[in-house]
Amino acid sequence: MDHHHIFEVGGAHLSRLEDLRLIKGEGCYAADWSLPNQAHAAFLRSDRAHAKIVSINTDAARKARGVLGVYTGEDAVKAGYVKPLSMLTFPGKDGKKAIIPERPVLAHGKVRFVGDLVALVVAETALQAQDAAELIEVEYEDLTPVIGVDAALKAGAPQLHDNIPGNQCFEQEAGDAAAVEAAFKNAAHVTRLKLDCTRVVPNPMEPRACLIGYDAGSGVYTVHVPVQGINMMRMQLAAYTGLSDDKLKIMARDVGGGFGQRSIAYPEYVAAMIAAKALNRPVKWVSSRSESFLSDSHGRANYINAELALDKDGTFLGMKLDWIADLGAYLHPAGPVSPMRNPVVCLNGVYKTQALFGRWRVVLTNTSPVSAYRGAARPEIAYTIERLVDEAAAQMKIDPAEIRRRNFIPTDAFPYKTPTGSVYDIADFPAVLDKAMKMADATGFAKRRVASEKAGKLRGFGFSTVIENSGAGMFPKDEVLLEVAADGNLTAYSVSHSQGQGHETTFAQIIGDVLGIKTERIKLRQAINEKPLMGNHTGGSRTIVGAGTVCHLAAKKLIEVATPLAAEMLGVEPSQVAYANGEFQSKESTKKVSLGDIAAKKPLSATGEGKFGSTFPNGCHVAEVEIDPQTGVTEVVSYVTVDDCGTVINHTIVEGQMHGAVAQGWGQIFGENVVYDPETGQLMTGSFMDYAMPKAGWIRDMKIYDHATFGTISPLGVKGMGESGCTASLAALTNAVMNALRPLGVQPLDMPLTAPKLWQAITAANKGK
Ligand code: MCN
Repeated sequence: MDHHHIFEVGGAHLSRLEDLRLIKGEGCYAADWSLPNQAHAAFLRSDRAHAKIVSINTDAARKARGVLGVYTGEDAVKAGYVKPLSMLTFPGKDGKKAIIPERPVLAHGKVRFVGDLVALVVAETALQAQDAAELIEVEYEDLTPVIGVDAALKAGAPQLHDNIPGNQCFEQEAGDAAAVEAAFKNAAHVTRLKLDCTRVVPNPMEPRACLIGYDAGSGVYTVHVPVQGINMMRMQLAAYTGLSDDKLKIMARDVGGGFGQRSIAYPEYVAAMIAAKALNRPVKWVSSRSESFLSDSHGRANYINAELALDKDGTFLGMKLDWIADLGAYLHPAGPVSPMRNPVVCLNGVYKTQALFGRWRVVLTNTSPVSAYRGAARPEIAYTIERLVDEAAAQMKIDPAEIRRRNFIPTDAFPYKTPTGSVYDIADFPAVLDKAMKMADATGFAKRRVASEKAGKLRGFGFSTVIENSGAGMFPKDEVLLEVAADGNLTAYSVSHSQGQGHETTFAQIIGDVLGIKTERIKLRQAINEKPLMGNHTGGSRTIVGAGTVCHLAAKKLIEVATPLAAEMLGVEPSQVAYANGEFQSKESTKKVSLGDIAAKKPLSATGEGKFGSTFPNGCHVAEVEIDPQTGVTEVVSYVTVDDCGTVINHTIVEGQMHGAVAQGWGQIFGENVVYDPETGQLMTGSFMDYAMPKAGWIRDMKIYDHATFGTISPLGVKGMGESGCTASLAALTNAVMNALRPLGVQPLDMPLTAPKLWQAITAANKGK
């Protein structure tokens, strides 16, 4: 990675402190927890997409060997566990609020997607529970399933929920409709695209699991689940159950991937709470991968009609969107908030376009509920804008880098207030683009294209210039507690929770940098109920800006708190004491007092706190592809990233984050795609055999650079970046493919750009000649 312009904190390429423990198999994931006398759960799931439940006969299951209890929708309704938390509370068009569908934690009256929960069986062993679940007889009355947003919105479409007419539960508008109308009237050129940001399955490595303990004396539940932060999980469980926070103890240590999917309090967890209380025994459930495909939240599923108006020189005059989000059968707590909020925040992208308008609708279908997935609609809006810009450039025969330069927000315009009210604090888009073009050797492309042509291949060069908002978080502040032990070692406690982002390392670097203490002596502990702290969960690329900055503040505060104590021990005034590398010293003597010495005498700790707004990481990703016209197979021969995430705390981690996120974008563009059968609503892509995850061999030789501006939101100058690779890669890869195919006359294609799709397009184009 290029270190130019970088403000170093800690070790630039420090290896991750957590990795040795994790690769030695010493991690503790949700399924690794056990409680004495635990029983095991299995769920009976709906095998159809849309049906009335006429009757459920659980007699045989109850009598089966080892079975302790069987629970159905009746139990869920009796417990009152029917209303999940919804964060879609803001008003939409004409001040109308969203209609939030009820979701009993076990389906009651109706099933609404394949995988919907019908019954919970608890037995002495997991296999006994599974066997017994198969003995449950359900009589259904089938209803026509609603698959896809067009089917959902069609007049007379079957209705999923009685109280949600037309299957649309929310509509909003943003921007200035009149300004956009005027812009389109004056346009010399309009580019129109229909864009499907397809539905994907996030697929973290760790399958979902829960272990619920219940203490009848205190009424406290211990909930062991994979989390992105315990406060968020507790808040949702409290809302679903009506229990107070002190009755919910959320336990988690290592989390094997989250991607947004692990921030949700799923109905399985709440149903297991019913059983744990009824049986007065801990109840454990570990999901199979097949269940994950069916029932863990899906991602993206946004369908957009987009139009860009330009003047004759390629200046963007206005953009108009019609955006439909398919949220599945029910609403996850934050699910609809992502597509309603994030696209509006960065509606102008990196451009100075003034006239912007969009209409957004939240639609329900008989499919698995959708929620945030790495980027949470930031990739979708970036994809929309960058596909429009690239197609417009091609249609108007303007160089795609040049059209962007003409429209960039100029570097001296920051802080920049966007037409939808965001404030981009600082960025340098032209410099990022220039560096990316240089690193990707844009000027040498023409030659490389000729060489590919000679070898019978189609070569394409494409890129995107994007910006996104890191999440500010809904909790009033972030707190980190720092405690010093008598041996001088430090423990930091946080609410944020790494699922693989390497916080144990970066937090230790930030704290170590202030205190002059080696990172190995600083341990991060997450999800510790005994240290109640305020703070946001890890998501929305907010952790470095929130909890990370607070680590810095906590370390500074620790010196402040310890200084008078050190002075007392040194027998001097606090003003006489200087701190360096874990020790205090008075100017007058050589005597030293360490943080550990102080902690040996009395407890020494400090809590850092702060509230931080969104940062605006941005970047340019450049993809170069070679497509074999005989097979339609695309090879990405080069992938270059230049990003501005402010101060880089740890280059190794930032590079790893970029790799992972780009791989996810890559997966979505070239293979990953959830397909439901439109007639039956069956999930056709329910396993790794038919759902194409990106594989290591696909992605070679990614070159990662940065061009940092010092962010103004955090005193560290950092901007979040955990999602940037998803945001930039979707459009960069598609633009590269279209750049290769456009000369043949191929019209705009959309994800997934599978080999058969490309082969057909190439073949049809060649036939037409
Ligand atoms: N970092 C840094 N310097 C910066 C910015 C970030 O060194 N200027 C480091 C941070 O200290 C942190 C990592 O990079 O170790 C990512 O930081 P940040 O951008 O703050 O993102 P979060 O830690 O909040 O992570 C959330 C983000 C999201 S939203 C998803 S989804 C996601 C992701 O990160 N899911 C992941 N990365 C993932 N990585 C793994 N392995 N697994 C997931 O589930």
